[in-house]
Amino acid sequence: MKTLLIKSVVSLSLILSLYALNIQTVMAHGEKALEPFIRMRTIQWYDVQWSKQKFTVNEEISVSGKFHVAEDWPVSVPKPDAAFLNISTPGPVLIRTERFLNGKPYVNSVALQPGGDYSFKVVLKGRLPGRYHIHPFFNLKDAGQVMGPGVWLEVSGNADDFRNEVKTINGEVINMETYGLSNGIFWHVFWGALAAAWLLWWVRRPLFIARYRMLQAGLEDELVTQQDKHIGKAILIGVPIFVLASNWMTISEYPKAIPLQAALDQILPLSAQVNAGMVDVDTLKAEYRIPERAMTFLVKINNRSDKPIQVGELAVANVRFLNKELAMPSQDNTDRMIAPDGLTLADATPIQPGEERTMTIIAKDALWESERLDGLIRDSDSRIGGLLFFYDGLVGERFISSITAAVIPKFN
Ligand SMILES: [Cu+2]
Repeated sequence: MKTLLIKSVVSLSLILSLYALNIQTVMAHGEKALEPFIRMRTIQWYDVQWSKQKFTVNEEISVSGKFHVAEDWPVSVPKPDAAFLNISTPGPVLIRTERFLNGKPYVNSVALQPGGDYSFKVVLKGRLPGRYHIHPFFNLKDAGQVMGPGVWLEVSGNADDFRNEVKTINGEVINMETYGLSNGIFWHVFWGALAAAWLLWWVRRPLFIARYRMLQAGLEDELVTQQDKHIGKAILIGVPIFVLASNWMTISEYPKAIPLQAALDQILPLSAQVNAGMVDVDTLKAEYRIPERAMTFLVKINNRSDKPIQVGELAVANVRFLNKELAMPSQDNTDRMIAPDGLTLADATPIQPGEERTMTIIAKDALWESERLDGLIRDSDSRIGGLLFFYDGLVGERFISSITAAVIPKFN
């Protein structure tokens, strides 16, 4: 009796600890799993904002923001010739109703240009109540997904109240939740049944070895009976007739239809990206001191704008290192990690218009390690990439430069 009790307590605690592990993995659903050089040097997100984080079923919300496509795109990652902006959700908890890139609505994939900046907006509608961690992300063809910053969204209300109706070009209002469902089920079942029947027709007879021996004995004519041939002919003729007839019926029932689009959308980067190229940053050296968890950059900054500027922020992947002397109101309301005092400048005086200054910038925080960005030094591609934000005082303009450098690790 006693051992049974101990056993059940042990197994219960094992189950509980497994649960605890599970919760951990669910909370972090692979955001840090991608190699740091991919997270830092492909799509560089900034100013990502959600219009609302608490809303009800049927309510529309939007996520908008900007991203820079890194000039120093990793050589091992295919170029973003076909990229699809998507929203990662745990199942169909939201529906997407509209999507814009640089203010233009688009439905297909798009070719992104390294070095370009883009603004995006995605409109979503609550479908299933619950609390979910949601990210905008890019599906890059042949490369995979690059996650943007995530947030917790809380959808309240009743799932049964969800309405998803659209008006077709023929003027008919249809319910997208059930439209065409029986037709879809019919075709899946029909092809599955036909394929299974054809397979069973042959499988029910002696198979490989018996047939092989008959073949060896020169009895190959007896392997396929007259009935087999009849059935084969019936399928050969019947299936195309059935498909063509169904196609003809569909066309006559829906004469006005738009085919599924397979083209690539062409959307150029924001040409008048605010202050693009006004501040040049050349990274001369980058060193990462492992015990201190500090990245030291030696940069040459050339201020070609007409404003005195200061370094305010360094954003790498999902971490933002801020200069606390220049704490700017955040234009990002996502769960991005913030090191509020993470940025130290060797020379904090404003860089004057026309001035060229070589200076040291240190980004120091345990987030390098906890966000697994320090894995960079063990990668075959140890180049870092990020966005450096300059400000003209607390209320002035903002200038953004994309920086990149090979990182040299210092182990002590
Ligand atoms: Cu997440």
